[in-house]
Amino acid sequence: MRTTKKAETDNTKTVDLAQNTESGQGEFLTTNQGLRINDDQNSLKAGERGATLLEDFQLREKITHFDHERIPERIVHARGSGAHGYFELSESMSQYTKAKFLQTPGTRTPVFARFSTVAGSRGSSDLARDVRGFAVKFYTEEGNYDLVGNNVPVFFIQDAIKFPDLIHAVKPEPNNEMPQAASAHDTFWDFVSLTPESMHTIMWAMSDRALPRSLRMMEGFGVHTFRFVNENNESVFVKFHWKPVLGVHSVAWDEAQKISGKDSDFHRRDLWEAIETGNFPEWNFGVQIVEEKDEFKFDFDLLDPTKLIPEEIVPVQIIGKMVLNRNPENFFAETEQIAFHPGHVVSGIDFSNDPLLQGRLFSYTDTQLSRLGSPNFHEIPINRPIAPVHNNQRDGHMRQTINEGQSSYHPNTTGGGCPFQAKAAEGGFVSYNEQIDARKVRTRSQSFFDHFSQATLFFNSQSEAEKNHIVNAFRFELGKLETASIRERVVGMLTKVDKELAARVAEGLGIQVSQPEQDLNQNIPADGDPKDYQSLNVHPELKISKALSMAGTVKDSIKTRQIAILAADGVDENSLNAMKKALEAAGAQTKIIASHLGFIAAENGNQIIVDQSFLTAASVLFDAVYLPDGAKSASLLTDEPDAIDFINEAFKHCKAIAADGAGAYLLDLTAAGNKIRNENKAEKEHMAYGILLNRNSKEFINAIANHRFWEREKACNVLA
Ligand code: HDD
Repeated sequence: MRTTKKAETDNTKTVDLAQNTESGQGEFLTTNQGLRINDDQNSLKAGERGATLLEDFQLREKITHFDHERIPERIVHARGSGAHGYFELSESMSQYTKAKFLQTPGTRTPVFARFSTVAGSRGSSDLARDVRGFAVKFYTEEGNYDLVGNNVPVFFIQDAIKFPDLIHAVKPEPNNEMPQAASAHDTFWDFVSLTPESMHTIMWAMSDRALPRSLRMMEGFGVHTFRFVNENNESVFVKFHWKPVLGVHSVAWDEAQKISGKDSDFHRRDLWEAIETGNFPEWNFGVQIVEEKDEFKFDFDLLDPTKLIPEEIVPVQIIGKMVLNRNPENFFAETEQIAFHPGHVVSGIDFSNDPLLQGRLFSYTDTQLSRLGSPNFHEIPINRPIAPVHNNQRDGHMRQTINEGQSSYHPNTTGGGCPFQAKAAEGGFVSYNEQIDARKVRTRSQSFFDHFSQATLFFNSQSEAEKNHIVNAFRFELGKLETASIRERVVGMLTKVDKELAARVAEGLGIQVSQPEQDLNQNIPADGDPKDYQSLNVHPELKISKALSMAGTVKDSIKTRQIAILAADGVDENSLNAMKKALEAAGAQTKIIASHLGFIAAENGNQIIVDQSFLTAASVLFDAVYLPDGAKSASLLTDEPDAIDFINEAFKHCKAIAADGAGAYLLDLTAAGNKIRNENKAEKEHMAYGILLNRNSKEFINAIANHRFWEREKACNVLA
């Protein structure tokens, strides 16, 4: 292979060097110049009580560095968590793409994945109602490929020129910087009410998808239609999907708000701990392929990012899986400094003309320049490709590479012609030669004008409980608004999605449903575009798409689920231990929670170690509750208001609750007991609602695997 060794970035060498200077493990404390430090406790002073001397370079260096430790947070997706892992191909895609990492089944490609919320600041809560970012950097042998997607398959706007408006509207309002990490405020809904194209994504954002139980339990989507290009320069359209092996699961809105207070790092901790305990998160990777000849066969435009391709129309083909198996060593160096870009592609993957994607291609490098401070951000270890880098780019702030030699231009003879251009057959990237012959226009295609039919498809595809949650989410969000006309405009828009949805939301807000046509056109500024692209009436054949509901998701495992065991002195050790062992054997994690830390004395006198007290534990941080036998324990806990609250909350949030023997007395004092046990319902019915009395561990495990018993909301009149 033709190469110039001199111009090569030696990744390994630089990493080693970085470790030598930065790790400091087992070494003496030094200054940044490598000088050993003798005293890091006291600054240099003129006398014991004297003024600090300007001469103290050690103090100056330490404080100066500290003063500059913060970098601008991401303008969006500021709060995130990431991990290392790998992608393993199971089905060759060689028919469609020449991308090397998608050729041979069994090929493993290192990845780093970062998950994020969109609107909140770096220090905001994980459980905000929000779309989640799902970005994966594949370190392929041909260079880095970034798939920068979200956990919902569609986007709020159709053209990148609207992105700053969308984000200004959703971020805290500029006059008072409120509210943080929340869309429930006037500016966001004002924008939405004037932007009908946002309605499909709004339906997703108001659904439980916006409240994941875990980052490990959410789907990911590339959102845009991309292109695969094969060796013969033939292209197909492709949409990318990540499907979590543990299924797609969410928490309830009341729960999400409480988790934000009890543990704002809930998702970050969950991801970290799962990896630390060897429960590596896994996603299957899938593609939907559309032949070029079929580009116009759908009742929506493939280039419109507010539309998905229903899986019933084009099935998702699973072609590999991603496993995250290593936590970062250093949050800042890796998770914070990683720089994604939808324009980081490899040969065989190309762009479609989706106007949102096209605009993104500009934004990402631009933002890294101000966020990471230099055009050399690709040299930060987490951003370096494993493929060697040779080019004539030089210098700039914080340049790491020491390029040797006289030549920094092309063509040249001084460097022996190096580095050479690669032909397509040598892996050189060649853009797909799509024919474009067009006039310059500032307009939007008519084929993008259907704003509501997929919003309706989404709503119709939800289970009854999911629909109820959507209604309540709208009632909550719109209920927080201060401007009545915005509220009314949104409800008017909802009538276009589903009349019953609009009526129910209106009822909760105490307003009348107004005429949609009027609503959509009134109060729209004269220069506002939306009225010019009012909706096209499309009547898709597909009325329901099962893949859009979480109700039918995978429910076959309790791996990594958190189970609370409430106990006090006098607990029956056998009853406690037998269930604990069975749950742990099935992969769950159990915590014994009592009124104090330390030990409790079992009925037989044995000491049992307590994991958490009622002060530090919270019902919302667990997936299920077990109340073991033991008359004294149950009686002591009935006098413990926190224990009763714990069970009541688990009941309200529709979680599985099991009681053994005397544990049932405790249950009797709670809403769960009152609603179910005391109404003398048949035992079968208790089970159907996830309340288990004296049932075996297998039955409890099945109930936990069910995730939630949303039926309880209606049957027992509780609102999760
Ligand atoms: Fe974006 C970050 C996903 C539209 C401009 N975006 C960012 C991240 C994700 C997405 C997951 C965080 C990456 C990370 O973890 O570092 N963005 C999307 C998706 C979109 C989308 C799925 C639509 C389909 N984004 C979009 C548009 C623009 C941007 C239309 C601008 C024209 N996005 C950015 C950005 C960010 C970003 C300002 C902020 C931090 C960063 O890039 O690195 O450039």
